[in-house]
Amino acid sequence: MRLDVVSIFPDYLAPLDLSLIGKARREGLVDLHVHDLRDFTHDRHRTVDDTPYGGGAGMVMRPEPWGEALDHVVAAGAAAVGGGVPHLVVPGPGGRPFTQELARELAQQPWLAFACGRYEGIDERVYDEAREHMPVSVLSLGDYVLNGGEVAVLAMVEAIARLIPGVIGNAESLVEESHEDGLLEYPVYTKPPVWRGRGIPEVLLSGHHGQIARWRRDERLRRTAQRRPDMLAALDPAALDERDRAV
Ligand code: 6GU
Repeated sequence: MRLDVVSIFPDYLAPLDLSLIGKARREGLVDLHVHDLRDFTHDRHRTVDDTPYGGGAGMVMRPEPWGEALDHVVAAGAAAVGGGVPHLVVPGPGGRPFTQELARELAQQPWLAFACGRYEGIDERVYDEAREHMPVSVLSLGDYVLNGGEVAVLAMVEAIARLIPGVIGNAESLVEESHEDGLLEYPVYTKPPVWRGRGIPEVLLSGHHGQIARWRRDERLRRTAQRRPDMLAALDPAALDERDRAV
C-alpha cells in the first residue's frame, strides 16, 4: 500500500518509522511518503495561512499550497503505483467517525493520501477541487478537538496498516479484538499466578476449554454492557444466544 501524508509538521509523523509499521515499511508492505506543505509555497516566508473571509477567529489554510501539494502527490504516486488516484483522507473533528469498519475498507485500497490541516481548517475549495479528481473522506477520531490532523493520521495509519496481510505476524490476534464483532475484549492474565495477593479466575486454570470460552464471552458481554451500552444496543439480537441474554 502506498501512503502519502502532507503536513506542515512532517517530523510529527516520525513515529511511523517505529515498531510494526516501521517494520512493514522496511519489508516493502507499506510505502510511506511524508511531504512538507511549505515546500509548495513560493513566498519568502513560506506562508500557508491567511485570515478568514467573513471575519472570525483564527487563520485558514490557503488553497494554493494545498493544490500544488496534492497535484504533486497524485503525479509522484501514480508513477509509483502504476496509475490511478489516491483515496484522500482529511482528518478533522468535523468529519464522519473513523471506525474499525472504515479501517478495514481503507486497508483494501492500494493508495491513500492524508491531508493534515491546522488552524481553523483548509479553504473549502481545496475539498471541492479534490473531489473532482479522487474520492475524499473527512474523518474524525472522536468528539474532542486536536490541534491538527497529524496525531489523527498516526492513529488512522496504525489502525489501517495493521490490517494489511503480513503486517501482523499472528493473524489470529486480529480476530478476537474489540470492535471486530461488536463486543469489547475479555480480561487477560499471565504469570505469576498470585501477584500482590491477587489470584486469577479459577476457570482459566481448569484446562476446560468450553468453560473458558463461556467465561470469556460472559466477561465480554458484561464489559460491553458496563462501558459501551451503545455497542450492546447496536448488536444484532440473532448474534446472542440464550446464555448471553442471561448475563
Ligand atoms: Cl481527525 N482532527 C482534529 N484536528 N481533531 C480531532 C480529530 C481529527 N478527531 C477528533 N478530534
